[in-house]
Amino acid sequence: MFARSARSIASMARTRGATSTRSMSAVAARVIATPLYAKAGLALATAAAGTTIIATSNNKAAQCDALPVYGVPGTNQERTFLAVKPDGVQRGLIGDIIARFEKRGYKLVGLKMVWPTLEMAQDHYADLSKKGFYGGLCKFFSSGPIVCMCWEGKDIIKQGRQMLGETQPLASKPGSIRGDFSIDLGRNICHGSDSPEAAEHELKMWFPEGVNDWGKAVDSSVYE
Ligand code: RTP
Ligand code: MG
Repeated sequence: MFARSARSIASMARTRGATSTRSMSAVAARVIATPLYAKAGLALATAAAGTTIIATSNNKAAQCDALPVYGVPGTNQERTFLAVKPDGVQRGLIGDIIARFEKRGYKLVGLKMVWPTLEMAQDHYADLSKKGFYGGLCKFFSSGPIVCMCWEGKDIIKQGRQMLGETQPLASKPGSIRGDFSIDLGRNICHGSDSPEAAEHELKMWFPEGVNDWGKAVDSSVYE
């Protein structure tokens, strides 16, 4: 997913019109002086401690993250890009997929619904552009909204792929998301970054606005 340079979703979304990208959640637990910044209509401020604060006066949302959007690979703050594809959204599986990762103990730090343009789909799957199925794959990926997620935690890139299951649902074990919820290769309902390099590329591409570094109270019960 990183053969081409990342393209700003925000700029591509603008070409589709304002209704094509809708934020499902942009609430940060670590809100630092947000009301003040929001009242002032300040779009971007960097706090003295180095924490980046993005606030908009339109929706009063704030996002706080001192880390790069792709986190710190190899640590408990490793991050990956997971998506519910258009078929998963249609089938009402958003909640089931999110629940798997929440229940495992992973932390959701970014979440939004985006209806990708064909161009966005082509960029996302650029590494498969020589494959015969590329055209159909991109057409399908842009056929409806997807749910974009950034998940954080120990070994999340590899564990995320294992939790999704095999690319081919028929080869996926029961207990995996694809093994439990899908049958056909082209309708395997979810996507996950396949390497740290892919995670970095995809998170920069799908979350140019950044994500939320919030403190999870139960982490001491998840990590020893
Ligand atoms: P994804 O990127 O969507 O998470 O899937 P993946 O890594 O498991 O598999 P990848 O090789 O990246 O392929 C992307 C998606 O293309 C469809 N596909 N069709 N017709 C075919 O031979 C074929 N091979 C792959 C699948 O929907 C796959 O998820
Ligand atoms: Mg892939």
